[in-house]
Amino acid sequence: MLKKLSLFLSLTCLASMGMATEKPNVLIIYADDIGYGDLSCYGASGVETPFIDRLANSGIRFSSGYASAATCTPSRYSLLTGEYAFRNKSAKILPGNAPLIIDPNKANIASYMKSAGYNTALVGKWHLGLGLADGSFDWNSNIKPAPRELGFDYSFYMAATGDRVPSVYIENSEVVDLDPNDPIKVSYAKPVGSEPTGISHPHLLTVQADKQHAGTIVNGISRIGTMTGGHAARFKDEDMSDTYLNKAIEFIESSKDQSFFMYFAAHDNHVPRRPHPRFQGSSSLGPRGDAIVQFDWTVGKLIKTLQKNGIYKNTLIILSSDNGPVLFDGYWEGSRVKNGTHKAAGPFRGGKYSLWEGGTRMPFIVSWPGKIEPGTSSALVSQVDIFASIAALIGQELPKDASPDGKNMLDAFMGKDHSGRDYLVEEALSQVALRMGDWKFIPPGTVTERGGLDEWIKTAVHPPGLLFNLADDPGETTDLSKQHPKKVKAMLAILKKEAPSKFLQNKTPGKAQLGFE
Ligand code: NG6
Ligand code: CA
Repeated sequence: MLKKLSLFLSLTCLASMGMATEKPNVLIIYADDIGYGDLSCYGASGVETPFIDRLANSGIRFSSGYASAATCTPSRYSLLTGEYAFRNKSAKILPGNAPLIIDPNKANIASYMKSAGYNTALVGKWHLGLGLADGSFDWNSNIKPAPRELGFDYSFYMAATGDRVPSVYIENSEVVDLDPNDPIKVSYAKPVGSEPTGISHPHLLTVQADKQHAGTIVNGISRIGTMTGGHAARFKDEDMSDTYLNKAIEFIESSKDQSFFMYFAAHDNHVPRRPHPRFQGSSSLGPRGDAIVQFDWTVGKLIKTLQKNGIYKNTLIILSSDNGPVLFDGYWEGSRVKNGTHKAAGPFRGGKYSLWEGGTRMPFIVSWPGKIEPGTSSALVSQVDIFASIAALIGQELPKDASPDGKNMLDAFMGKDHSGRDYLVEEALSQVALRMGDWKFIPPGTVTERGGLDEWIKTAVHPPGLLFNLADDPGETTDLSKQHPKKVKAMLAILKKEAPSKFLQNKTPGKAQLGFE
């Protein structure tokens, strides 16, 4: 009796503190390089995404949901740690052989969920480094520290990106299908081994690539960096999406009796875009659109799996993307030519790599059938908030120092609060900008965008910076800094408080920022 009473009291106490005691499954579906306008529920043309549209219609579709940065590694870092990536100097686009950049001694979303009793998994693209920086790392033996050391009970992933060696999958701490007699070596500095590269054997290529992507040829595609060995382990790009999906389904089905947390990080639609043949031609946008259709279909399958197992209603799903869209990113796949009138970044300017809104404004959908009333929301939310918001939902206290920049946006995620944050910092290639209310401020510096081959479009931002009212001007065309000097001053002061000073310096991004090292 006493026990029951104290349980009742502690539950009411938690409830009165605004903390829930629920333990739904939590599934984060993270797309790669899918822009704000790339899904039909966000206005895409030339590509249909019926499964994601249905998810959006049954949950909340956000119009001001952000990735914390305009490239992959920093956005993923923020999502998993709740810390802005500019606080970690290693959080830039990483080569495939970089050491792990998340500190296993600090809490991250996976370690938190594990300690809250969840069965945790990573499936998909990692790109946050592996091993230590002391030279001890070896692809051929126990890979560690790795996702497992960060709290993922199960992990099936590739080290970096599809266009970076090593082109293999890793399951927990081992390369999958590795033949010990054919050990893997990887190098980004000097070439390793003597296998054909895009430079030495261009006739073997099934798609032409720029010189940055002219390293070792795997599956007819030259990659960034060189590798040797691991032939039996090498992946086939066309099967990647199905491979990840099948691992995710196995994981969901294996944790039927326990709440699960899965970070499902799809590779679509990062380059090289090689969707499975059954999706080739499924859009009018060429491989880029076909990869979006493949992603949508995958989301549909994940949902079907939850439904089949009777756990869909008890699963909170957050779907978003790591950075804005890019049409040409190193391979001549025809994505620019076939793009037609499709606006991959929706009404926004710029895309991947850029500080314009298109770099970080993302599709952002939160669904929890039965708990969330469907609708749309203009609340200002960021992926850096996911960790703290989920912690508020589960109710287990966050460890001290965890999620230093993330805010509890649970009410916004649940569709109850339509304001969200007061402001958030956007990062692109080691520069920052501020979104506050309807305003966006870009301090003096350079805004960089990807053009075509060897083409980077650079826009100089002169003092006092650029100020836009996004409500009237989502395309960031009309600078209002002269009309609102006080706002400029106030927003600059916030940026100076939030971000390290070197992110506010007027400098052009170098090789390190662009992931060329
Ligand atoms: C860049 C690559 C690009 C892509 C990107 C990482 C060049 C010219 N560009 O360095 O192709 O791999 O890194 O993309 O090499 S991300 O989505 O993982 O951030
Ligand atoms: Ca990306």
